[in-house]
Amino acid sequence: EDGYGLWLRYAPPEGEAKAELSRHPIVLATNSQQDNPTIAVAMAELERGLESLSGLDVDRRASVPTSSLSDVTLISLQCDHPQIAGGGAFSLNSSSSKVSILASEPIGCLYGAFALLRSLSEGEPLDSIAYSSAPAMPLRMLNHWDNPDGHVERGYAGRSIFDWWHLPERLDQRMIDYARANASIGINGVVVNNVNARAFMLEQRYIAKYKRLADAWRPFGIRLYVSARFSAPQDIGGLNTSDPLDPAVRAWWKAKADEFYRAVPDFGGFLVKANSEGQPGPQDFGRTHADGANMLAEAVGNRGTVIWRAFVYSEEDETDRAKQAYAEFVPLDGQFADNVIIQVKNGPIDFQPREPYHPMFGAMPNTNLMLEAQITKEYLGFASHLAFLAPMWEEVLDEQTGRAGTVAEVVSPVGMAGVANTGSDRNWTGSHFDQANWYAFGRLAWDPDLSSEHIAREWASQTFTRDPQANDAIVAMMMRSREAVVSYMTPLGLAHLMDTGHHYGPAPWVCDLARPEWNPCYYHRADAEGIGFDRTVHGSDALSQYPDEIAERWDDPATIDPRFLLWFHHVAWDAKLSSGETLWEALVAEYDRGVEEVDAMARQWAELSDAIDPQRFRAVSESLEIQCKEARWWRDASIAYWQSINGLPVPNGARQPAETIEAYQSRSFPEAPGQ
Ligand code: BDP
Repeated sequence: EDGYGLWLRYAPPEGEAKAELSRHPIVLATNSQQDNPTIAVAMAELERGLESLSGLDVDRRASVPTSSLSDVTLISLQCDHPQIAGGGAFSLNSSSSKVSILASEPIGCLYGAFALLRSLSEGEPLDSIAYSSAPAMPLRMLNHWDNPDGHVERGYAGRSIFDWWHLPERLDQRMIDYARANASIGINGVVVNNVNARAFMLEQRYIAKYKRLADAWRPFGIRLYVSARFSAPQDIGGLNTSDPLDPAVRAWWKAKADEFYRAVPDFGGFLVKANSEGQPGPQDFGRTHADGANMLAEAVGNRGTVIWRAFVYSEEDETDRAKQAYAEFVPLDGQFADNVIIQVKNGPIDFQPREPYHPMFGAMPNTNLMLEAQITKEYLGFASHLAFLAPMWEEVLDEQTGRAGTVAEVVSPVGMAGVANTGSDRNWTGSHFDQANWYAFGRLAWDPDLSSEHIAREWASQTFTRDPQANDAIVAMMMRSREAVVSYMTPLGLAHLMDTGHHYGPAPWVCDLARPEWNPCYYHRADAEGIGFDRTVHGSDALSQYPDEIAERWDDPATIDPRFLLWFHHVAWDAKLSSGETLWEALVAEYDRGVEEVDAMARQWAELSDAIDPQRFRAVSESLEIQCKEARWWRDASIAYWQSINGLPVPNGARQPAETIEAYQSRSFPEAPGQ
């Protein structure tokens, strides 16, 4: 059990469930075209899964037997059923050992096949399987921040899974296993390269590589997308401008898009990071984001989509980084072409352990908005700390944005993108539990109404064990894990206190970097009186970007959700909170809670030694040991630093940090991965 099989292990059930599945010979049949590549993949997956789950050889038939077979378990596929919706929808029906998967198109059959195998893997009895499902969002995509040289920006699972060096001739088996895993959770789009893009990845020799990948992924319902560097007309096209209104530039992109579509007829389109963190963009030529996006949208035409990122903040505007994306984009509402999607991070800063939802959601009713989440844990302890992220995404999806409804309602007509956490590590994601974040992302993009706990349970029973007690314990660990990280890293609405560059470990003291908003001190604003970023009308007024009813509630430290307190308010150390504690007492208590929660997770895991295979048991135990140690490091370094500013003793009963502030400040580890 090295983790390579992900949640697709199809481990044979035990006891009753095993007896049921192995009782009769299994016949797998379809009347649909077996030569359709997607149906072929669905049949192969069912054969593989059913054989593994039942321990029997599956009898595969070229047509569904007309006379009823007795004493046989019949699994049949119908992939042209007129009454089922398109877009990947399917229906599973069962009675007396006959299970049918119905869909109106092959991809629905593939999703239905995976859903059936999931139910069986979870130990559901055959005859109780009755389930229809359709994806809530049309676009469910992964964004890889993989560079052409194999390095993954913010990647903690080894090198990139994409072997550009040997493509197109060599196609690694991992590319197929990757597509299978994605299809099993409904992911249907993949951006294969970093948003900090290299222009040469648009050259013809790369298009040949994309073609090989796209051909391999097509049967799994996955469309390939590419991150495009906005200055490519100059970088590789020999033009002296990339001005989006220049006819020669427009013609260059049109010809480039045509080249892509000749090789890859279902090419998804381009993802663009423009005028952000040094990337080129339309503003370099005095044009707007809409001018840039629409120029590319015209080149792509009705063949695909342009996904334009809203992650922007500029050096010139020093008032509040949290306000900048809204300020730049909201005035452009209604100006973007129909095939442009604006991709917005879940919160207004940058993938912090907790952020309030991004105020752009709900504020651009005439624009296609898509949610961007980060599956890789850049700010949550890399792959070393256990943090199940579904609760974080659920939190933002459920947030009410005012008239436009919840964030889930705003983005459902468009989609969700997740920054991938995959790498060439044998277990794909650097740690076993990080597989759950990939899994949960796909499941939530398919159905944002699923609860985190439901997803955790599904994942744990397929990945680790169906034993109910062990499963309960694993789910409990997962469900407390992200909140634990928030508590020991950035409690009560603090943010961006991670060390410079690699973003691992605490460094709230950093205050000397060239741009103000690169510094942790910019975010916490701690001084002798208090701590927190005043974003009310007395401060940066970022609150005014939220709908009135939310802004009113958050404007008052007494009524704001305490989880966002210091995000919006500068609060005196000795201010009394509604809990009766002072802010300082509450803060220290939060750090302690974080440490206790990680200790509790480690204890829960330690009790599972009999329920989990030794290889994965040991790997997780070792990671938890790191996390227990580093949760204390976060707590102690943070408290020591706040004390150096407020001069306060630790509250009664609390433990004094183990080392001096100087000792914490002197730590460095240039070997941290993923930068
Ligand atoms: C930040 C990362 C940086 C990315 C950037 C982005 O630190 O590596 O390039 O986001 O999303 O979180 O573009």
